This record gives sequence, structure tokens and C-alpha cells, in this order.
Amino acid sequence: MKIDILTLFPEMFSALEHSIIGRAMDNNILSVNYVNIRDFSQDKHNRVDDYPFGGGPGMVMKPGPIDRALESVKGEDARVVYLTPKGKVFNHSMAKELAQEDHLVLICGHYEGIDNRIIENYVDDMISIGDYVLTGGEIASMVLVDSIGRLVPGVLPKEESYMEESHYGGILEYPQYTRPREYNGLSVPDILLSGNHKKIDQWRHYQALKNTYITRPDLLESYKLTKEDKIILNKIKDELSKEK
Ligand code: 6GU
Repeated sequence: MKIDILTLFPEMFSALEHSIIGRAMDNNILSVNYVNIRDFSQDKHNRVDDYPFGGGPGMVMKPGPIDRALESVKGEDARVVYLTPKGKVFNHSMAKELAQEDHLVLICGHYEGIDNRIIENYVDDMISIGDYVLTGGEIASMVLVDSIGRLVPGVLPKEESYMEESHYGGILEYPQYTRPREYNGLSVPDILLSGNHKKIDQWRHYQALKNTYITRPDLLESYKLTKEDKIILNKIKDELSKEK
């Protein structure tokens, strides 16, 4: 997969070099290219922003530099994504869909955003990473590159990508433990030491449903609950009401 990132701060992306994503970039499974929007300013002061028409606070990124930066990388097939708090909130199913693309172009906005004509002419998707405001789109872009990149075949070790499919099926993961068996007065649950894999899977699924019910009950609405799941959930609700 090829990813072009249009940004005023290419240096920020050095954070990506240190992870599994960095290795995928070294191995050319992911090819990430940074385009400095300022290089496409034709202003003698290299300006990339200006006052908003109609007044109001802050500055708006001018269309010209972004347009020329886009034309320098876009080609025919690219999917153009603009990172903005005004976008659709990013999730795992959007990551899976974007991971199918051969070529992504990510536009990182700053200030009060970009001139709307860039959105009208070029942008396929507007994406936000959550309901809060960042100072720019760079960190949000890195979130996309990391979460989409790990779904590209060959980026994760085989075993982990398999885990991804079989366990992160729309609910939160079960609790994990490693050695030592006793730590600060707390023991690893006996079942995990039992060697009974059927029981372990059942325990993990129960814990996953419980964590999801407590922390993200909204996820259960789009999760396909089996008959057994419904029974388990009633048990969980029962238990929790007794704890109160
Ligand atoms: Cl994509 N950009 C900015 N500036 N703030 C955000 C965001 C994006 N997503 C959440 N907050």
C-alpha cells in the first residue's frame, strides 16, 4: 500500500519509524511518502494560510498549495482522506475498508481547517479520530496509518493477524496475564493455568462480554449475540446487580 501524507510538519511522523509500521515501511510493504504543503506555496513568504472570508477567529489553509501538493501525488486511483474534527468518527470497520486500497492520500489540516473548495474538488472521506479537538491532523493521520497499516497483509506476524480476526470481533478483549503467577498479592485466575482450552475460551469470552457490557455497552448493539451470549449476558447483569 502506498500512502502520501500532505502536511506542514513532516518531522512529526518520525514517531512511526519505531513500530511494527516502521518495519513494514523498511520492507516496502507500506510505502509512506511525506509532502510538505509549504513547498507548494508560490508566495514569496511561503504563506499557506490566510484570513477567513466572512470574518471570525483563526486562519484558513489556502487552496492553492494543497491543490498543487495533491496534484503532485494523486494519480487516478488514489482515495483522498481529509483529517478533521468535522469528519466521520474513525473505527475498526473503516480501518478494514481503507486497508483494501492501494493508494491513500491523507491531508492534515491546521488552524481553522482548509478552504472548502479542496473538499469539494478532491476529498473522498472526511475522518475524525474522536470527539475532541487536536491542534492539527498529524497525530490523527498517524492513528490511521498505524491502524490501517497493521491490517495490510504481511505487516503483522501471521499468528497475530489471525488473533485479530477471531477475537476482536466487535467486542472488547478479555484480560491478559503473564508470569509471575503471584504478583502484589494477586494471582492469575486458576482457569488460565488449567490447560483446558475449551474452558479457557469460555472464560475469555465471558470476560470479553463482561468488559464490553461495563465499558462499551453500545458495541453490543451491533454485535451478533448468540443464544448462549444472551444467557451469559443475563448472568453478568445478575452478578453486577448483586455487587451493587
Ligand atoms: Cl482528524 N483533526 C483535528 N485537528 N482534531 C481532531 C481530529 C482530527 N480528530 C479528532 N480531533
